[in-house]
Amino acid sequence: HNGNSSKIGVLGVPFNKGQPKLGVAKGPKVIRDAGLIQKLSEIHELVDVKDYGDVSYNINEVKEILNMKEYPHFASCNLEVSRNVEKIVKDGRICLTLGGDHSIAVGTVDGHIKAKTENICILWIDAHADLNTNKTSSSGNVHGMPMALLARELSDYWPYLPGMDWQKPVISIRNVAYIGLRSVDSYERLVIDRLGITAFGMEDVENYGINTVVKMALDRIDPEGRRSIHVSYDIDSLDSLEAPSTGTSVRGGLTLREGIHIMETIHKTGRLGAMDLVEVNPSIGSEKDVNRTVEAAVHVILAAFGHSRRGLLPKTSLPLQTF
Ligand code: NNH
Ligand code: MN
Ligand code: MN
Ligand code: MN
Repeated sequence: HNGNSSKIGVLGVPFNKGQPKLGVAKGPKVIRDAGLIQKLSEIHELVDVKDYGDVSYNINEVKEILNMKEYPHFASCNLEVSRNVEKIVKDGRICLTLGGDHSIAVGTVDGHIKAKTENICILWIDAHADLNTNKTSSSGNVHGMPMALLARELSDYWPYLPGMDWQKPVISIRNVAYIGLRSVDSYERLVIDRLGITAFGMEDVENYGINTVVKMALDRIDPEGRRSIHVSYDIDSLDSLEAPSTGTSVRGGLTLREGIHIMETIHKTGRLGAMDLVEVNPSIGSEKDVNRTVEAAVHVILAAFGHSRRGLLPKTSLPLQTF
């Protein structure tokens, strides 16, 4: 383990205004209620986990932006998210943010960038590319736009965004990779092709296998192995059978095994700096669906922080004849 890989800070962001389905605000609660904090602390004896609670914000009365629904809430909440993530990372912890919808990743990435003085890369695990601008989005839902807000190469495609001056689109799209894509809008496809964005869709998982896909992704976004890794994990990257309780599930996705494997690989780098787990919506589906989705989220998170499917040896060595 590297020095800080066992210090974790958990932050909840019960935000649902980046898309229309209200239940996603209960994501942090259901994930915590599944025993997340306890389970994290049981991964191994060196894990030190601190729960920073949920983000709350006061709404700044900024002007509405065309085709960005609930823009003032989005801008106000993300400022608080950024401040909290920056503080947690500066406290020397890997920041685990529980969403909430995916629009909160604007704040988590911004906070991570500010704490690590820009030296980060992003793995965006998602069925969707979240690369729309307010001009290309057909839904107006801001959770389909965070990656376009974060990328330096796309900054000229946005109007002036009041109340977002704190946000720095300093990440280069060359340091971003997607895994799991299978529902990409046509203008998103155009941007991916024009900018040569590293994007592994489900067909690449088929062709190469998940182990090779993660290695190739890391090699592209952090060739020297020196950056702090930000994983933005949308639960809808998993197949709808694995994670039914999410707002826009898409069939033909990652198995839970593949989803866990990604995070085991990231853990082994020792360079995970922050992780978002977003879009769990306990108001969608049956109780069984919700439990299944929350369990999947917990498995993926535990893998990120070093849980081993091989099991651990006992802490104290008993005489062998005991067995
Ligand atoms: N691309 C669509 C949009 O912009 C859907 C985005 N939905 C997501 N993204 N769940 O992860 O509205
Ligand atoms: Mn997403
Ligand atoms: Mn998605
Ligand atoms: Mn570990």
